[in-house]
Amino acid sequence: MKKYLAWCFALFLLVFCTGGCGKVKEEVQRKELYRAAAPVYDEKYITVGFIQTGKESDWRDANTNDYLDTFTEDRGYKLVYIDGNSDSGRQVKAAYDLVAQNVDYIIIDPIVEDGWEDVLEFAKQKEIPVIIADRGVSADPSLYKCWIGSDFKTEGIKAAKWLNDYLEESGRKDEDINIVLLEGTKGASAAIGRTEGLSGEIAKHKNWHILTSRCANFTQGEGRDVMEQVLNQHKDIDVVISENDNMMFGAMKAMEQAGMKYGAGGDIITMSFDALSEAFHMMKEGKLMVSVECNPLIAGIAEEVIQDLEQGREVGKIQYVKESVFTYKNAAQHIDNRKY
Ligand code: GZL
Repeated sequence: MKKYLAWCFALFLLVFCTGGCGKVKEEVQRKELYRAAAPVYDEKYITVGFIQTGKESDWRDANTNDYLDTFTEDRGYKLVYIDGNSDSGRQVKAAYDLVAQNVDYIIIDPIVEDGWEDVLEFAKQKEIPVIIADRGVSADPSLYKCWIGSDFKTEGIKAAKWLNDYLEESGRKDEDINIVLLEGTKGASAAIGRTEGLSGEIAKHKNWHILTSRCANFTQGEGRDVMEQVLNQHKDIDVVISENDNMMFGAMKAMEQAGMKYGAGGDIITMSFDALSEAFHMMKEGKLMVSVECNPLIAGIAEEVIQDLEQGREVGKIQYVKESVFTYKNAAQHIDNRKY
């Protein structure tokens, strides 16, 4: 409450002074007037603004539900949830709005890395701590308290190492291997990191060839559409690597439609990322051969960071979530205890 009264007084001064000490920039006035309209949040709650990417995948739904289950009123929080609707410009505007609403903390899951510098500067100027979660931003790290998420490059390396081991075990170490890569959203740190990790390992094998890499924006529908196009252009595919499970599920539909035999015992090796519960069912059936886990349960770490900041404690700048690799050989022993 005290912050709100201080801002009202500041706004009064701003408006009062505007007449005598020259023109205040329109932009500053707009932002300050935003604040005057800011809702008054009940001091007994910690108000957390959370800007989500959208609803592009099942992973995203699990990630969103984790925030909704964590930042509840009976746990002492008022959550202001904003769906970015897969539109980065909408996300940035929402961040300005949350600063203007004078929330206590802002958590951002950025669709893409770029375009965040100005609004993070604004949040810092207004002393509202920002936590970046899941995907990253290219902005100066001094503009946010910490980043929590997965090591996407390592995820890509883990996938390529599994492929290497599998081919060795199958006696195909020196065979020419043709790879199709379905990439996530262009500019998204999850796609950037996985592609970097995969490409670096693939380049170490002169007999591994990327036939084509196509963006399918992490969605099942685009995964199917893109794979249909690829199958029309390429018949000599040995491996399909999808940068998330949902695009792989769509690609599987396209391969089935084309009469291709994929998965364990088939002609096409299938590899993806996220390790959703649906992926475990696919691995148990042998349709999916490996899924590199990307843990969506991030809200609990974000809450710990907020509690540390509330107590005036320092927080680590980079906080990785724990994750593993699951395959068609070990899926059955894990499937019953998956949380998402
Ligand atoms: C990764 C996350 C990615 C998932 C996709 O942390 O950003 O976005 O891998 C999701 O399923 O859409």
